[in-house]
Amino acid sequence: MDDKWTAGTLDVEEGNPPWPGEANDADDLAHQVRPDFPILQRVVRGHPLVYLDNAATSHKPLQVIEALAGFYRHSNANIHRGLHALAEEATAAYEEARAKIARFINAPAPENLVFTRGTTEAINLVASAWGRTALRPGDEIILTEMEHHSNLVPWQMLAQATGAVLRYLRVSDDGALVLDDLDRWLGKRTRLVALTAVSNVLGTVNPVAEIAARAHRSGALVLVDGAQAVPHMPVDVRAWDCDFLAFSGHKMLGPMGIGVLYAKSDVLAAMPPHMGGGDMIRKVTLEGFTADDPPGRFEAGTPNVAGAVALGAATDYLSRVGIHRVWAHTRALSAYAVQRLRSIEGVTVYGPTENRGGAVAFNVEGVHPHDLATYLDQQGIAIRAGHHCAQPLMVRLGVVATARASVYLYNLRAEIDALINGIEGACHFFGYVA
Ligand code: 7TS
Repeated sequence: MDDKWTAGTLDVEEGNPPWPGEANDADDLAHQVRPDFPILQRVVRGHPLVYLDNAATSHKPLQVIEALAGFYRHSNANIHRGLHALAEEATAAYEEARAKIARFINAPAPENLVFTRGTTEAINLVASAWGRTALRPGDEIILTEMEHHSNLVPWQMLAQATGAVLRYLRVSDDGALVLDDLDRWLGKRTRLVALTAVSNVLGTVNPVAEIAARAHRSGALVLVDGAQAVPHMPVDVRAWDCDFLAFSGHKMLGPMGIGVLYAKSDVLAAMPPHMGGGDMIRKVTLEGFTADDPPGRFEAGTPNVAGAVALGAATDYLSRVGIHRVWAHTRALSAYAVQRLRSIEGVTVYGPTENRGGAVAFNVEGVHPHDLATYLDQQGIAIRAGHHCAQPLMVRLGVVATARASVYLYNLRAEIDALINGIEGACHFFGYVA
């Protein structure tokens, strides 16, 4: 379906071409792709939109918008049940999207992917389907202090229900995980290590493969929250050797309401269904049911078919651009933002200086982050302020909230410069600088 769309002004090969050189090319990619994103033309409060809230959600290129609308215009039908042409087309498009996304993360097969509403639903699926059957009182789950609430609360609920115990890897002052804590906590009772690949606040890139290897040596499974990683960096589930990977379509150019749970085949096959209904069964009698094989077993009811198809178009787009280029751009631009922010007196930037994802959290002395965000909004600059759904991390940082700018492939250095000017203006406006 996506064949007739090309990626705007891009002239790049299929696949992920190696990215020659890094830092100086930050704006090239953005200039190439910006024409594909109609929303970036918007004028907000009299200023050109500067969108730096990509960790919350990304914008969508025309190719994705067209794929979404195109599904409803041309192929709309329910899947896996009809015997007519549209139903066959819709089913094929849905399954083709699953296959594309599987290739994007180097999953062994499309059947390793379950479509969900997003990261949150994917993690809750594992907590219910795997957790409620696999865990015994006293079993342990290792999390980290930097998790999004989506990768905390489901495990807290599971611990309440099963008597399992939660342990936490600490975060060091420079925003890295304290890996020595793995020696402290990994043991015979550890059943799962669940961590984010990239922090949505600190931008920290965690050493997933190393942690997974150590967890596996202790016999534990590994769940990776890929919400901030899959949109930006080349993710290879086989290289990471994770048992589960959860991510959201809307943060990677896709629509809202679609996401993915990847799991290893044997792990998925051993999990009972978490929801009952149409399309997840092989046979139903008045006495009971036989569940379908994965992934159908976990996709009860009519799924977000158009969303899945459009997410497939989003992975096509990222592949055509080259996910290595996106990653180089993210790192170069976030490093630039950190460097410029640190040059302003009274600004504290949290997290590492280099090799970081797209999120840059900071505070300005004397200016509440909400006031800063509101002030910047008056200039058309969109950032986020608050706890970023990571309240335990806020406690660790000793703050109640931070401001956060987060970049993606279409952001320009000039937009970081606009942010810096805006912050300097806010310092004057709120009286911090004479
Ligand atoms: N995990 C991480 C690391 C996230 O950053 C988010 C969303 C989620 C899970 C939840 O994703 P969802 O698509 O299921 O909602 N993070 C943010 C954020 O940082 N600002 O708004 C949403």
